[in-house]
Amino acid sequence: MFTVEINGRKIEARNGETILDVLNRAGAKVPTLCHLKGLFPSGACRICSVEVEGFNTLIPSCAYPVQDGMIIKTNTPRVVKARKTIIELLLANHVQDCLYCVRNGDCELQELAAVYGVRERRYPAGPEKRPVDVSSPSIVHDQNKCILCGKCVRTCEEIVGVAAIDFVHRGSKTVIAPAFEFNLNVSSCIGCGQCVLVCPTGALRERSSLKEVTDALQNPEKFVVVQHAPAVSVTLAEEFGLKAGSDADRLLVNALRRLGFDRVFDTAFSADLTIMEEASELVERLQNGGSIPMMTSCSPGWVKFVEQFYPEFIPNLSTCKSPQQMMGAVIKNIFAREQGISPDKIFSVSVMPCTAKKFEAERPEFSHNGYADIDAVLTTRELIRLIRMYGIEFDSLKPDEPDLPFGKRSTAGKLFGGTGGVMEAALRTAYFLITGKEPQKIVFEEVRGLKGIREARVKIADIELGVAVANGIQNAKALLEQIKAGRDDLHFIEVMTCPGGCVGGGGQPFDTCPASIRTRLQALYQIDRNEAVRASHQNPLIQELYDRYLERPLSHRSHELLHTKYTE
Ligand code: HC1
Repeated sequence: MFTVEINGRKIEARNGETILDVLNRAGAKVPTLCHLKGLFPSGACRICSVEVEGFNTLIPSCAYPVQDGMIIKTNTPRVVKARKTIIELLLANHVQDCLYCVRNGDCELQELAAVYGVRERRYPAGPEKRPVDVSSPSIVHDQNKCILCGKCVRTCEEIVGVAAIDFVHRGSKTVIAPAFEFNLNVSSCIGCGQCVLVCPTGALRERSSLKEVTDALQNPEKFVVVQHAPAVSVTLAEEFGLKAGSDADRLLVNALRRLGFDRVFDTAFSADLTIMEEASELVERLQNGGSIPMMTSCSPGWVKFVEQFYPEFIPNLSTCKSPQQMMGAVIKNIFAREQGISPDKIFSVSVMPCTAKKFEAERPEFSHNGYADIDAVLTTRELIRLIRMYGIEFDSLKPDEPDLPFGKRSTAGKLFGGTGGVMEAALRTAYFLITGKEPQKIVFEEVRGLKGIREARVKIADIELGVAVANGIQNAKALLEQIKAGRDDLHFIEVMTCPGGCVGGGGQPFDTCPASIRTRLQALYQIDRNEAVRASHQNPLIQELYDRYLERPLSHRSHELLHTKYTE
């Protein structure tokens, strides 16, 4: 420990800290555009620069180690002028369409320009406009709005582990792009949208489906059905001034009705259905042979990652469609028939915390009799915009019940929204399928939490299962490499693409703070503690669906509607 001086105040600091770490602890806020806590500091934007006595130049606080006795000043006229100039230069290189930008009012560059009093264009307009890449089903990439902070590059490489984009060219010609400056749709991008979450401007954003959805809602010919993912209801409270971490499930149902949806279903119901099929598939593979370890396949970024980088593991992926796609399939094929509605009149929308779900919905594997399971996917952010656009005061809504027959879930289905949740749900039901008895042990602490890889050995009758949960693709990669090197004690692996699982998905609000992810995860655990139906096979509506239509898990009809096949 040693002491430094910040704006005349003595503050303790430690070896290994950056100046920015100490400033943050001391409450001496400086702006940052390129900084990502925990990742390698790049010092790219220089907006966090401060004056340090004895140094001739300004020092980027995010990238400079603090030293004993430093005298640091964070807002001298020189510092403020430098920051303002940086903002003016960034704006000179930035397309001037703020009023029309999806990040208008929520853009870090715009906010800094306001804070530093940038009121006129000081430098002439920058380079020619570049084409916007709209090739990806998930993400729009607009280089005209890019400020080259590099947060997307570092996130894609260091957090996601894909490295689909990088800096290309040098000097004033530098851009961020996939290899060979190809479009995103032919790059290794897995569509997870973690880059969108960290982009300070609108350079990376989801491909919006708001127009398709609002058109369908206004079309009297269409019967518009919506499902909402497990992670969405434990996130909305943060946005609408309710207590963070409270479950806004029933308010969400009310809001979706007010938006005009004809039916409101819960993806956690079809998560229960996924568990019935997936746990049965696991038991089937264990007892009758099949690729082991079986790996979950409900996270579409992960599926694309395996297809691209580890195709030898494609047979290990569960053949179960994700809950989003299962719900889509039962809506268009069972609900439609029950209601006497032609599937082509149904417009099926899902609200997901995930941008890759847009890609999943467009995959050709996910249609039946020529009808796509899902017609449009909205991210949580898009839903929030829609709620505001329709003038719905979310925090004063009354709770509403979801629609039947696909609106009731077990808490196991809800747990899907966080890392480890699919595993926990599957173990509860696998126990029942193997032994015919209800499991005594419901909570598997070993697979909960946010640690990168969690493992457990679970004894069910005479089977000892080795299970592992990978929190994010980097950790999954480590497991795949262990298996390639000969590890053979694992039977079932859960992988969620995004850190924390869907609660940390790329379609969530622009808040990547680990505390928020933890709060949302805790909300899921709280729901699990509070309710009585805690296993997917206990959901009476799931039992009814099998009795009336699907017969049993892995039946011919189930295979037709609820399973798929991934190929190299
Ligand atoms: Fe997810 Fe899933 S949990 S993938 O994270 O299996 O997006 O929430 O809806 O499909 O249920 C996302 C969340 C979601 C699916 C389920």
